[in-house]
Amino acid sequence: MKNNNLSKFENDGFLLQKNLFSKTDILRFDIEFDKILYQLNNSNEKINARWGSPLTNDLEDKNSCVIHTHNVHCFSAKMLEMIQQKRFLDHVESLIGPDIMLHHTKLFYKPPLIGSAFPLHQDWSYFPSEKNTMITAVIHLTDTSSEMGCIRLIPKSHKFGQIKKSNGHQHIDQIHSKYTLEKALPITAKAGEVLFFHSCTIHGSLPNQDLKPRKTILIQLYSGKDKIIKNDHTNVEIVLRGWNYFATRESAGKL
Ligand SMILES: O=C(O)CCC(=O)C(=O)O
Repeated sequence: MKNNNLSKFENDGFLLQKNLFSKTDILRFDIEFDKILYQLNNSNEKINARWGSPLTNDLEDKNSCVIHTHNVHCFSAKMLEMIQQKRFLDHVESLIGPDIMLHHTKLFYKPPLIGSAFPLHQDWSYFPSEKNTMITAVIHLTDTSSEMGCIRLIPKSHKFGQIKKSNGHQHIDQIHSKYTLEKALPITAKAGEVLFFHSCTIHGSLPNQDLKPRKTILIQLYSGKDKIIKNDHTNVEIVLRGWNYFATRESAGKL
């Protein structure tokens, strides 16, 4: 029999979960987040990952900004602990089964007043897999309101499956003629809450127009029984629980 989490997730294409992390955990992760941000700000690298999509031109300032890095565990051991926490992984297991692969993590800092928008899109084309088991977990490190540019999504839109050219860089009738960011469901969250959504769930976010920053960590996870279709997106291939059925000497050696 399917567990309740899975039934709801399969029906709606998303789930907002409380109580996976303690308040103390979230405070510790927030400190690590700020340390990473400080290091990025002092790196002289290009750290503004604003998409600047034609689909959000009218919604955001040309100088909008979202600070980003992949793979927070490459900066901080506490961030690696975060992804390995039992309660978190138990929940992931209820959605994708006992073999849990980490594809990558992302840090997003949407600064006050100028935080960028993300156009409505599906994620699957950035890291396609044969069985399409990829999910995103968004760990909110700040309370996140609508004004702060929370994630917005279209419930049940994962049922459309993989829509071609749905990566958010161009107008697609099936998405942008039917739905708008403004009317999509805003997922407001308290610090510590985790939003899970399917890689075919249509989602995006409006700019941060609040005086407070929005801080999130995104975690991409897939089943160890699924095979990633080769592309050049970072994939750390860490087995967080269970087994990776597609690991080979070559795949393990190239990491
Ligand atoms: O953080 C956001 O507001 C959206 C991020 C997103 O859609 C993505 O990384 O695919």
